[in-house]
Amino acid sequence: MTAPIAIIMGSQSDWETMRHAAETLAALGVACETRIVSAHRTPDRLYAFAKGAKAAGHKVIIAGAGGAAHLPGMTAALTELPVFGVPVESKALSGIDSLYSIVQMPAGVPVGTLAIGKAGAINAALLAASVLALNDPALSGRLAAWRKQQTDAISEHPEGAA
Ligand code: RP5
Repeated sequence: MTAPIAIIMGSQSDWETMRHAAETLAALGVACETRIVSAHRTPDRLYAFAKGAKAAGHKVIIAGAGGAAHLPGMTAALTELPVFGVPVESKALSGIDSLYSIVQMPAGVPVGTLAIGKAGAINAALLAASVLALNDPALSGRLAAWRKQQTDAISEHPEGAA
């Protein structure tokens, strides 16, 4: 069975960031498929994946890329599935280039753009899970439990304070 969520990334080097999305989904019991799809280096793979993603059974796509990060936008151009973009932190410009490449889409082709790096990867997974949870009460319950655990882990006073 096809996983409801596909996590794609432009390079092996993006995995260190995007693994946080995969790990967050695993913690929520949501299956995902991961693959390297580069807008620039494997354009035919991108076209085939994005064109076939909906028919394949995916519900949401998380796309991470860095630098001239065209992967999320091109994917969104080729599918009606929701696409969440994660700007990967680049060496030269600290991910500002990735963020600007992903966030400033022309009207009509949306990419839900997250924060740069690990926080964005985790939040992309949570958003994707929230979309699935609209039609999955059990997942909705797991998301609520995940939130509660997060809340319970925050102490009221800073450690080390007098
Ligand atoms: C982008 O170029 C990838 O998404 C990656 O973030 C960046 C650098 O790729 P590598 O040179 O590390 O393969 O396409």
